[in-house]
Amino acid sequence: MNCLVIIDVQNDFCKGGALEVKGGDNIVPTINKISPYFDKVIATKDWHPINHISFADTHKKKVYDTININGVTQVLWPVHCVQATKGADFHPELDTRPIDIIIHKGTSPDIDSYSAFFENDKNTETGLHYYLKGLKINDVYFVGLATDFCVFYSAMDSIRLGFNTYVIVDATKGVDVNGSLDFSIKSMKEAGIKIITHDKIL
Ligand code: VGL
Ligand code: ZN
Repeated sequence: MNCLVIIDVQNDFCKGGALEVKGGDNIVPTINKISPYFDKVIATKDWHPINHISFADTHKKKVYDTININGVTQVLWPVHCVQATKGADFHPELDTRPIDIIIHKGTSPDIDSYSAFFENDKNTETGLHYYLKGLKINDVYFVGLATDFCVFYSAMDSIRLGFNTYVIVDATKGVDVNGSLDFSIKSMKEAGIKIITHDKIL
């Protein structure tokens, strides 16, 4: 069994959004093209309370400053993907028909969650691991936003948990804060994650 995990294809990460990933919208038609070919489709939503710890406003600091939270470096982001707001909705052109389950992450005020599996303490589970295990899924393919944050952390957890892990790189887009995009691709390859393009699926 295989699955596609669509990471955070939400308005706030797309054109005109609070945390716009340049060209983020362009991946939507590619995702729509491939999503019917998987046994299961999971989508994640970044889903933050308004006072979330990852927001610069929460700390009265500047956007993209970093702070240390319990030994973990936290980038401070603009207010984004606030629960049940338009910014947190899926991009309007994302075909949601093939989606089996939606995982909300980053829902506690005091911890961020880049990965679809674990919050940033690398310990608190979202439940995705057990969903995949329960369905005997071995092959996990990632697409979405952003390549160097939520896709990266999700794929790294996926391979660590023992899944054959693929990133369909032309169906992702990065934010690239201080070289984070190159770093993420290099790290994923070193970890044994297969970086492929969407034509391998069709
Ligand atoms: C993300 C920054 C903050 C992502 C989420 O989806 O990659 N990036 N929250
Ligand atoms: Zn976020």
